[in-house]
Parts: sequence; C-alpha cells; structure tokens
Amino acid sequence: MLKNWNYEALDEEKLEQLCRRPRMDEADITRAVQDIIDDVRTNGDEAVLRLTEKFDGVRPDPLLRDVRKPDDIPVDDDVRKAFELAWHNLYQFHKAQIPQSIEVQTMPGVICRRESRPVASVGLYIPGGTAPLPSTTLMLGVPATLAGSSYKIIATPPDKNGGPPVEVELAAALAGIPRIYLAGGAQAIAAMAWGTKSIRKVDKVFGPGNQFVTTAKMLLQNSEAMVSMDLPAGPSEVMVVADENADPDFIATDLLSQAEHGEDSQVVLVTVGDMGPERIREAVERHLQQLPRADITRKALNHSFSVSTANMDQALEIVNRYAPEHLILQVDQPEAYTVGIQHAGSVFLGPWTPESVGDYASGTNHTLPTYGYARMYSGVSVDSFLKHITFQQLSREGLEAIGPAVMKMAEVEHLDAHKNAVDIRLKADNPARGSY
Ligand code: HSO
Ligand code: ZN
Repeated sequence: MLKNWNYEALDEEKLEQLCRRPRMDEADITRAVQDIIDDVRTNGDEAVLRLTEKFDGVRPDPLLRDVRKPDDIPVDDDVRKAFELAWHNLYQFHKAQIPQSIEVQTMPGVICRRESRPVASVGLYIPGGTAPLPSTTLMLGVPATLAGSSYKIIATPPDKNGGPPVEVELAAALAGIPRIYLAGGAQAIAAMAWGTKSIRKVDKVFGPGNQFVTTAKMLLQNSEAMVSMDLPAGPSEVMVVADENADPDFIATDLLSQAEHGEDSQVVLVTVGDMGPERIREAVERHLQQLPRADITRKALNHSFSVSTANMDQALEIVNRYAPEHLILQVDQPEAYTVGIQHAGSVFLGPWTPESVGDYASGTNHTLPTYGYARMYSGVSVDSFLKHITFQQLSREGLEAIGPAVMKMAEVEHLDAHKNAVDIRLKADNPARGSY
C-alpha cells in the first residue's frame, strides 16, 4: 500500500512514469457505447426505457419528472439545512464569476466589445450507482442557473422505486432545475444529445460518470449531434503535500476520503523534509479499517504512491508534473507556495481545509479536470455555461484610419473582394450613405 519513492533517487523517466495515469482501455467500450447511442437516436425514449430496465432493473414511468418545490420534498430537516448551506455558498462564489462585458477602442473610431451569452440548453448528468452524488446536482445546477441557460435538464438513474433519489430532487429544486429525466449511463447522454419525444435536444452536456458516460460524451461531441461537453473525465484524484508539522490523522483521512470514491481513484502523498511516510501509512491503515467502503478504498490505495522530498521546491515539481485534480497543502505558510502552483484543479490550503469541504459546501466547484487535464482545462464554473460574442463598430474616420492596412493585407492574401469592401466605402462621396 502506498509504495514510497525518494525524490532524489527518481530519474526523469521514472518521474514521468509515476506522474502518468494508468492507461484506460477504450476499444471495447467505444463499440458498446456507439451501439447504445445509435439505438437511442433511432428509438428514443423506448430504447432508453429498455436499457434502463436492463441496467438499473426498474422501468420508470413516466421517464420525465417535474421537480417539486424544496419544501414539498420529503427529506430530514438536517439534510435540507445542509443542502441549503451548500447552495448558499456555491451561489455566492459562482455569482461573483459572472463576467462583465468589455469594450475597447483599439484606435480612434474603432470600437470592439465582448459580451457573454448563455449556452441556451444544457443537460446535467448526475451519476447513480453504488454512490449517488446529489452534491453534483448543486455543482452543475447553480452555475447553469446563474449563467442564464434557459433549458436545463438533469439526467440521473432512477432509484429502486423507479423515481429520482429525493436528495437529487432537493438539490435540483434549490438550484432551479425544473425537470429530471430518469436515465443513467450512455443512454442518458445520448438522449440529451439527440433529444427524444419527452426531452429536447441540448447544446452541451455536463457531469461526471463512469467510462461509458465519458465515452458517450466524447463520441457525441465528435458526431453530427451538434453537442459539446464540459471536461474529459477520468477517475478522481487527490495529492496531499505534507511537511513535518502536519497531523498524520488529518492527512490519512484526506487520502482516504478520495480513495473511497472508487477502486480506480488515485491518491498521492508528497512528504516534505522530516515527515516520513511511515507515520502516515500507519494512520491510513488504522482509519481504513473503520470504513464501510474499505474494500474499494484499499484497491485504490494499492495503485497509489508517495514521494519523499527534501523541500517545497521538489514537492512543487511533483505537483506540477502530476497536475492533480485536488491538491491539499498541509505545510507551514501554504499561501507562500500558491504562486508556484501551475497545474491543479482545486487547491486546499492549511490544516483546516479538508477536500471534503470543497466536495460539498465551501463554494468552489467539485467538477474538476482529472487525469492530468488540469494542465489545460479548468473546472466547471459559470464560464462553462457561457460563450462570448464580439461586436465591433467603426466610424467613417475609423475606417479611414484602419482601411489602408486592411486593404494591404487583403492584397497579400489575393482576396480582392475583401479589399473592395473597404475601398468602395472610402471612395463613397454620398454623405447620406452610411450615416444612419
Ligand atoms: N471528490 C469528488 C466529488 C464528490 N465527493 C462528490 C463527494 N461527493 C470528485 O471531485
Ligand atoms: Zn469526494
């Protein structure tokens, strides 16, 4: 469990290999998922019902449910209060992300502007299975509503009674999502991307899921379905950087909280200075035994690892090479190192900031880039539900100033019509033209 490496003993090749994630085998899955997509495209709701019966063992009737008002959804009061608190914090942090439009006069008489508009229709996938994640409903629903997407639908597998899990419904109600489509897996993604009799086709699909869900998103994005997706998602990860003053129990519980997500999750411990990994390994073993999901968790730990480093420079080198989805800095003065973090999804600073707070309620989003994609992707935010339109307007003086350069460039590209569109205006002597 948690095989340890010493930074000083790692050569370039070994470092690269450690920071690379295990390869996922996709060929078989791709074929199976394409069949499901074709089936749903041709047979719509009927295919979804048939596949739901096959994979989830229930036949939800109707497939599409209206979300009740929060107060009408039967959950314990403390559950309601917890979700309300999470909603409140997520709302505040995401509201602050709504961008201002920008306007710049690039030269006299030439004005450029950028304004954002929502992606009009969005499909939010909420995984079910062994561990349904109603919290993800808030993570996707809150920014969708704040961005102003007008058609929002959730897809989630039905529970054993054929209805939506009540906590998912509660989170949907708080986030302002009016309807839930009771389907999971690739069939749910295909239904949202192509549309069926009961749901409209969406422009963009969001949300985590297993390999079937991710493959469906990728295939559909590259098909004529005209749909885009949020992030390529792989198994979840955390990297904990801990110095000698960190509490081994804090570190162990952080590592375990991520490892319990699934057997393919990966957790990485980076120790700094005198904090040897043995103390933490002992704490991990002790806490692991108490966990109901110990089996899954142990499997995840078996393909996880630790690295001992001499100082924070070495630790940050590992961080940036690995590009973790979640990064926890349990070191003295963590703020001093944030400038050195180049690649990470979401960062948790200091001893009082377990990853769990970001997973549920601090206000940051938990839909984050995994698998090293933090090098080039950001987590979900209000921006994921927006696109930007640029505008420009020139006065006659502006066109006179810019025109010669535009005409010269059109000449270079041998595009005479482009040149003419400027030239004809500059030669126009009718002041009434173009003066409206
Ligand atoms: N750590 C997960 C999110 C989550 N945790 C949901 C608990 N519920 C992936 O970022
Ligand atoms: Zn989690």
